[in-house]
Amino acid sequence: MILCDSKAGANAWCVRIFLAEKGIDMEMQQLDLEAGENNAVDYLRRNPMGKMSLLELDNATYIAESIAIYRYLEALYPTPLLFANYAKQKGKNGMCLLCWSMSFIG
Ligand SMILES: N[C@@H](CCC(=O)N[C@@H](CS)C(=O)NCC(=O)O)C(=O)O
Repeated sequence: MILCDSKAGANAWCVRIFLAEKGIDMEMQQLDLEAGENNAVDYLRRNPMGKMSLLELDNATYIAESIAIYRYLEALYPTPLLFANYAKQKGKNGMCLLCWSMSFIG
C-alpha cells in the first residue's frame, strides 16, 4: 500500500495525522503540487480528479478523497478506533467530516 502525498496541502496533512494517530507506517510517494505533478498523465491515470491524497492498494486499486481513505484505513486497522462505533456518534462524525471537507471547496 502506498500513499501519494504532498507536503503542500491541508487535506494531505490531515491524512498524515490520521496515519500517525493510528500508528500506521506506510510507504509514501511525494508529489510536488507546485510543479503540477498531480496533473501529470501518470497521476491522472490513477486519480482523474488530480487531487491529493491518493491511496494505492497492493492490487492496483486506488482510493481518492481523504474521508474515503480514513474509512478504508479505519476498517483495515480498527485499533485505535478513531471513529465511533455506535449510531448517534457515527452520524455526528459523518456530519463533521462532510462539513469539514466541504469547507475546503470554493
Ligand atoms: N476533497 C478532497 C480534496 C483534496 C485536495 O483538494 N487536495 C489538495 C491538496 S491538500 C490538492 O490536491 N490540490 C491540488 C489541486 O487542486 O490542483 C479530499 O478531501 O481529499
